[in-house]
Amino acid sequence: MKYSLFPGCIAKNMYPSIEKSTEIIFRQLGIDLIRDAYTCCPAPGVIRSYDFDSWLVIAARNLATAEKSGSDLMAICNGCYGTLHAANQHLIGHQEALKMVNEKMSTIGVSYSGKTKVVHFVDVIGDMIPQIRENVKVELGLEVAIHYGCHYLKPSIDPGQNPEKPEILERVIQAIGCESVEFPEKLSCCGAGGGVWSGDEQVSLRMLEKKLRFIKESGADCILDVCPFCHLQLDQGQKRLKARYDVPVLHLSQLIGLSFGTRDKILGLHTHMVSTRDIARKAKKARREIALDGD
Ligand code: 9S8
Ligand code: 9S8
Ligand code: COM
Repeated sequence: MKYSLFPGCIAKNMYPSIEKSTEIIFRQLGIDLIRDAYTCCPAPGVIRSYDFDSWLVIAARNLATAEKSGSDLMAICNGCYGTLHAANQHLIGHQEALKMVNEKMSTIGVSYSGKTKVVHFVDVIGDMIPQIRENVKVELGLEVAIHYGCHYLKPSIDPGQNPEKPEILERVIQAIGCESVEFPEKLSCCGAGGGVWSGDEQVSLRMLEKKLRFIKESGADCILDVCPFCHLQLDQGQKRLKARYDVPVLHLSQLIGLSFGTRDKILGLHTHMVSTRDIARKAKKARREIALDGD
């Protein structure tokens, strides 16, 4: 299977460590990700609400890029997945929409016929649990607060999981030797999406803080996300609050990378706003115990 990595704007511009960590773990799993030139997806909760057709054309251009490359398009962000999967299904089911986007794109010499398959990296990882297990070098034994994020749990179409009782991340966490902790509001929004982050900071932070309080009470060692926008809110948003919570935040590609024995600095953990020092120390100690590297 060939996957073309769709990084999205936030990983690309604010957390390049997420993009890099994804490449690292897939390489370790024996999959070299294809790199194609993409634009913004564009964001489902923002651009689609303003102008459906513009949203569709921009998404179609990205879908056409993957089609030309002959790869499945793999998103590492819930919002990117939400847009690209929904736009793709819309285009496949509506000939007149496909005609409209192709007319617009003809001015830049691009066309799309509807062949691209869009996948979320969590679903790819979820199908590789045995290979994940084989590659685990250090069992971190962390207690992890899983944050799924809305556009993965409840996309406009085809939710892959039971949105009220998802299990896929719990299975992945278990496969790498960590434990998922339960807490109220586990499945609720981080408060960033749908334009809330830029539209009303106070509302956005209130939603974040409600969730963080429960996470802190659960005693989790870290928060796990699968979306750079959630990651931005959970990490940088945490620093905008008056109260201090200090719960480190890791994207799934980073947590898997640590378990596969990659050093924290290579995975960019030191670039986060909330200190990841305790996690990094634990991982270092575990690597030392098995003499994985000399650090
Ligand atoms: S691209 Fe532009 S703004 Fe963003 S990161 Fe995810 S959603 Fe798609
Ligand atoms: S949760 Fe609600 S809308 Fe979303 S997917 Fe990512 S950002 Fe956080
Ligand atoms: C969230 C994307 S990941 S959006 O802000 O809802 O479009």
